[in-house]
Amino acid sequence: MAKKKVEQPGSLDKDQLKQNIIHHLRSTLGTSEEKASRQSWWKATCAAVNEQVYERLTQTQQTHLKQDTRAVHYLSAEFLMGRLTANNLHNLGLYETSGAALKELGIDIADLCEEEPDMALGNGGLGRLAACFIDSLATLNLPAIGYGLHYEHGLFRQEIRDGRQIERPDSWREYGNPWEICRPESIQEIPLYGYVETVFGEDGKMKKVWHAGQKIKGVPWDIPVVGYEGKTVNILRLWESRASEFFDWDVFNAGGYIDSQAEKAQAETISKVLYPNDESEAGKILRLVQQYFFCACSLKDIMRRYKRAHGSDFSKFAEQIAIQLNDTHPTIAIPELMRILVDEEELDWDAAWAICYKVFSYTNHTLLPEALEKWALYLFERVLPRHLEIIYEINRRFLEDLVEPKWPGDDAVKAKLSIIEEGDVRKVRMGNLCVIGSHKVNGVAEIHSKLVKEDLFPEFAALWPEKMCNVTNGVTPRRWLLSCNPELAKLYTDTVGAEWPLKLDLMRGALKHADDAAFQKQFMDIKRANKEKLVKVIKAETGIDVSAEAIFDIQIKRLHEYKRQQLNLIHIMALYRRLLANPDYDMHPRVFIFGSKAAPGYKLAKDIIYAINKVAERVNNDERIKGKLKVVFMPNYRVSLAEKLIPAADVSQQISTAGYEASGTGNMKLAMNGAITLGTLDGANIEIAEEAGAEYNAIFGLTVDEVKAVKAKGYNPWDYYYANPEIKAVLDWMDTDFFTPGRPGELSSIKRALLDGGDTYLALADFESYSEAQKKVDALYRDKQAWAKAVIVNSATMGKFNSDRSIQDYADYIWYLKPCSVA
Ligand code: 9GP
Repeated sequence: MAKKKVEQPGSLDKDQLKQNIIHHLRSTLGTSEEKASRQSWWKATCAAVNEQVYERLTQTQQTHLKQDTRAVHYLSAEFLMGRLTANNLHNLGLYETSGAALKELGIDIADLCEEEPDMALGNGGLGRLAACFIDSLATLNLPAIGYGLHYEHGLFRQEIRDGRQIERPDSWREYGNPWEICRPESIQEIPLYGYVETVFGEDGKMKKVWHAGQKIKGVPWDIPVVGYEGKTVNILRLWESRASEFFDWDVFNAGGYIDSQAEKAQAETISKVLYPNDESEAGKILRLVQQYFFCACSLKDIMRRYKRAHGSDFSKFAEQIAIQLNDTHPTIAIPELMRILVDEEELDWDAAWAICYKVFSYTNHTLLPEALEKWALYLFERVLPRHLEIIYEINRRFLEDLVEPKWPGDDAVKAKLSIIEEGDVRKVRMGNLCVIGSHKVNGVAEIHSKLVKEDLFPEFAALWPEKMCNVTNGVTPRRWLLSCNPELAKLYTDTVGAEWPLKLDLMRGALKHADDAAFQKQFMDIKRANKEKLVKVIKAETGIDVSAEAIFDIQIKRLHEYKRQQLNLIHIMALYRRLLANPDYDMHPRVFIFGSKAAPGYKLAKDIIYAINKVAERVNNDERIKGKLKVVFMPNYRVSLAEKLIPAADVSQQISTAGYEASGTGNMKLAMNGAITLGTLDGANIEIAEEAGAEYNAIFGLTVDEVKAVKAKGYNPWDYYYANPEIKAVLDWMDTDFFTPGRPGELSSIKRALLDGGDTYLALADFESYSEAQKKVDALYRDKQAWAKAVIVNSATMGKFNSDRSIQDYADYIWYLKPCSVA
């Protein structure tokens, strides 16, 4: 069958698309309409769509090249992309057309999209934020490249067996991924290990030469990133590690075939898995190597492109290149750029440093100390000997030129700000290096940025007050409303016009209908339909029957004590007790839904998952409570599951201890889709409540200052245990075998952490206020009009949390980046 050539995105009609799909089914997939599996149909559809994508990609790249545009390079160890098919179709304006074309071919587009495995190259918020950001960069026509690692296995697949989390490998590209393009022409070679030699050049100048002990090949895979309306298509370039043929046998002194095979396997390990367990020494080295590998590949790529336009004239480098460090993971890019400029390009130190400082900026995503990476110096020296020398020199100049004049003779402040931490095991502090080497440091919500400035880096802020800034996070409304909640999206389009996916503030136009009964009905009918859909998913995934009549109360995020799933759980147990004591206890039926993965080595987090599942088993099968309470733990929480849960949520649980959740982004997605936030005044919850009005949400708990005060006074969780009989009863319940028949004490670790462990995250201190807030939610839900108004107001006021706004802030205040329209 003849294939029709297509010229412009969105210009394809249904028949052309149908023909193109069939063409690819036959000539790309080598099958036929009669024999094709659903996966083949999916791949054929992707191939047909890619015709459009590639054309726009080429035009974008040619335009950027011709105009020699400044570009931002977003370095991130994680990009949690999820699925791309529906998103790309929406952004190209082809979703409806494809749906119609596929329907005529006997395929349901929603079923087809289910064929795609999630691209789970990230753990949670940070990685998903990076994915939203590259969507916005393309949508805003900003020249940009995302750089990261092409992990063979993304975040583990979670199975639940007898209530416990089991980790299984994730093989997202086992059967090929139609959205990625291998680019062997841009392979890079990366040195590691070895030693540094000091030599003197013919000019008499001293030079440092790094003789690598090993070389690794970096193979780039490009994922096109289609902006909304398909004008700009940028790329996400992910590096895969392979053994280099140019392996330096002399230096490494390996002994033959067997060794070289081991070497090959070792090289390929670098991009094998996302964040290997870093408890062992080997794991730690691997993680450092991963970080250096992707940063070094990316910088070589950036250099190659820069030199193509400007040769070895580096005077324009900082004008052309902005590099964003997403958390401390890519920090090593700072000394690597210094190494390239000083050792390879022979710039003098000051000139090189001036360039670096202008080029780099750093986003901090958490105050938790474990995320501010530190590397044991002896490991660092083994892997990157030249970089350690460069870090020493950066540090020496910083301490002498900036710290000493400001705090003369103050060794304590020097010790605190130094990149090198002294101690039994000396360490390299990547957080300090990031701040010293970047011209801007931003937090991700107002409160978080304030804490970064005042609590985390106060001396740095005193040195450089203008460096510390805030960019509140955002999420792309294309994925998180248009694509995941098409009915609500349509209601917005009918109410405020079709422009809202680009200008999310337009959603405020719906506010004037917030009291209108007909609009409320439309809004709530959509919510109801989404809940009905989720009822089926829950049944299929867990076997649990729930009713869409109930309040759907959702907590979806990584499992961590500071996020306080344990607080949610003890409240569920308290409700259950109340119902057992009084089956007529006055409450609207509620379904508590969790979705969460625990880090494989985080024992207590895994125990909390187990406890949720065990409580769920008991509660869900207890006829005495007449179905008023249900608990569901959805296995394998991931982006594509979030897209099903979020449109169906009534209540969004954002209950972290104030001061611990940097921002949160699930809170934005849930509010946008019509949920009430049940939350503490933490992270972006504060800004959500400001936008929507606290009266339309259920805000509870200690504030940041109160948390500090309680801790300063000396917090004793036992006080709450003895003072509140409900807390005592629930925690004591954990020691029994009520939820784990015949196996008493299986849930005791949670009680121990809350009492003997000191309840680091003040769950017991916030319990009463949380329980009251839950009662408020219950009462509000029963007032149908008031509830409808509250969720409409929440949804309509989320314009601020569009990632386009975040990216515009970065572009204006950090990257100084202008859009470039692609013809
Ligand atoms: O924990 C933060 C989360 O609050 C924030 O929304 C997200 C994106 O900025 O980053 C998370 N941080 C990390 O995943 C690790 O630093």
